[in-house]
Amino acid sequence: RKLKVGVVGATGMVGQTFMNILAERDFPIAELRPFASENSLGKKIELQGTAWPVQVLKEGCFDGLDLVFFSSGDDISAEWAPKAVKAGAFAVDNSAAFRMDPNTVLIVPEVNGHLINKDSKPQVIANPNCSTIQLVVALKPLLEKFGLEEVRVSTYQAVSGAGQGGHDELIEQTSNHKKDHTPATFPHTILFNCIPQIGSFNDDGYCSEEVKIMKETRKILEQESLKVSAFTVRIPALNAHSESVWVTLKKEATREQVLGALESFEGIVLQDEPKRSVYPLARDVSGKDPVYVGRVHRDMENPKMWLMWVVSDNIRKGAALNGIQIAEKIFFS
Ligand code: 11C
Repeated sequence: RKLKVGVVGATGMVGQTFMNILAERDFPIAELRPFASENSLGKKIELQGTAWPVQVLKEGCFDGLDLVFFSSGDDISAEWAPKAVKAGAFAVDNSAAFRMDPNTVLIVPEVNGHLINKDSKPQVIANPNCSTIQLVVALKPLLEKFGLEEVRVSTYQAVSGAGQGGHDELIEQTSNHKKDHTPATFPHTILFNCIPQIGSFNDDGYCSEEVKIMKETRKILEQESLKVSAFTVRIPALNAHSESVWVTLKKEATREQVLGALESFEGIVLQDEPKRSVYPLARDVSGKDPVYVGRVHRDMENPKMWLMWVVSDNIRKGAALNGIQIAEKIFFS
């Protein structure tokens, strides 16, 4: 079956990657309706040999579509995703607008894809935050085999997480590295720096990216009382987020058992030969689909606590690819 697919935010970084992945996977497209702002009117998006004209959102614009992928921010999703569903389409939403809504499923297919079944009616399906997705993929096999007691994560997030503007800001600052810079996308100069803020702060001292990771992880793993603490940092990597994770298991396990659980899980690639300096690196992982895990070792004090390094392409598995895998689960599983 070929699908009629809308993409809202088609000209952004995630939208463009969405098109690339549709092409790579030979996704069966009967019609593509790319949506963007008025500035992009007149442009065409090329996919599978056809050029599809960019449109703007207007009443009735989703009529006849099977699936609409949203990647244009919370406000646009909040207003337009329910309209797509009303028009009979599944809305796969990459924004935070519906993620914590108790009536909306929040899906990483290899982790909780069972929540989508063949008889699902058109609905909004939320795509998690990028740094959450790679974390839950790495945690799920450990949860299944050994149980989870507590998770702590510190992130090292690439500038592409802030979109094209973030990417361009780092490139521009790098090209002019001796000059002073006026940051626009980030709260401080990102070049030669690490910024311990992603999003805005709440009164408890957490920034919004940290709150997303903590809440979304519990929801996706269906572990409402799991202790999760996150500390998120923007670093001058162009693409792919890295995370150091401390995970306390319910049961004691050997290193072979932990590595075996990780390695046999769909979507994980293990790169763990630290003495040869082999571990996942953002530069290598950028452009790849899996979640890469390395530096897996036991805590010196607590035999049930394990440390690991988790790296994944935040635009691919962290956004566009996960959305397409959700669509494949809805329509082709
Ligand atoms: C970042 N994780 O790296 C953010 C971008 O809720 O989908 C994605 C924000 C989100 O800046």
